[in-house]
Amino acid sequence: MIIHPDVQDALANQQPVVALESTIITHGLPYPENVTMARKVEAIVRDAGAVPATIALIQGKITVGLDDKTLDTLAKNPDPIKVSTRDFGYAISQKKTGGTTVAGTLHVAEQAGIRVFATGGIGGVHRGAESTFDVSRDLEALAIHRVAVVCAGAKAILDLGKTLEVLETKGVDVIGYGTDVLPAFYTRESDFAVPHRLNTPEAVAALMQAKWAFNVPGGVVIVNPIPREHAADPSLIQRTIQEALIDMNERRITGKDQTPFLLDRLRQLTEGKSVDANLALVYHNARVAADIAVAYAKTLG
Ligand code: PSU
Ligand code: MN
Repeated sequence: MIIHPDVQDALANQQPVVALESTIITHGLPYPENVTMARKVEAIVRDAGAVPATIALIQGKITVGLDDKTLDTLAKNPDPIKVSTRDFGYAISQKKTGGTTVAGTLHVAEQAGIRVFATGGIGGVHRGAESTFDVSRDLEALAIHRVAVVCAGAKAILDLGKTLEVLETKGVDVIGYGTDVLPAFYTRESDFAVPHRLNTPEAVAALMQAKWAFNVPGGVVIVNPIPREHAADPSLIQRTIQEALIDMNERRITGKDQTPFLLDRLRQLTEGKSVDANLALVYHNARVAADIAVAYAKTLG
């Protein structure tokens, strides 16, 4: 594992650090929007007083905190792999370059000692999972790693109700950040209530502290609604998602290719509006994660 000196310093001094995933760079957005996004997210985290640690696999090396050149090379890579937990052995031994999913990043973050992580949306139970068994490893990873993940909920390309049920089974806290309902990524609301609501970074930090001090295993999901001015029209996005799902099934896209396909199809169908919304929510999550990391660092030592 190669840890950037800035990240190493911060961790050694119990200063706030925010882990960032990289599948959004390699499989979520095209170049150069992906690198612009990644740099802006890092700047937001820094401005809020935390150290960003983008996590990726670079020629087989787990890298925590990417320098500018490495980030650019990753973002341009024509054939990166999507690294979830099951891919580490292969990707490390074959010296591959790729983006880590939420599951992959959670594993690395915990190994490095990072407790707060920002992403766009987590994976979950796919629609039709009762016959395909397609449930993201993200949920399993949240069950075992002691990391708090800030996200904008799960995308409505997933089955949100089943996703919440699995999170409950796995003992993962789902905290509405200033909201009583589960946000659905592009929209601020879904039909599902969250189990608990907290409104401040300090309250979230206290929850993390309490959960882990009592040795409750696993992570915390903080769901942070997309800023109002960037939210999509709920019925329009629902129809668009339906259309994208039909295309996906017609083309028989399965497994790990489904999430990237659906994101790209939504981008086409919304003429780029889904990407603007995606960027806005990622920036917002980065800010909230940094605030939580700052508050959590104050509870240490
Ligand atoms: N959701 C998004 N954008 C993404 C992903 C999810 O809105 O880029 C990525 C994340 O890295 C997540 C992964 O961990 O997709 C989940 O993939 P799968 O469903 O194959 O587990
Ligand atoms: Mn899957």
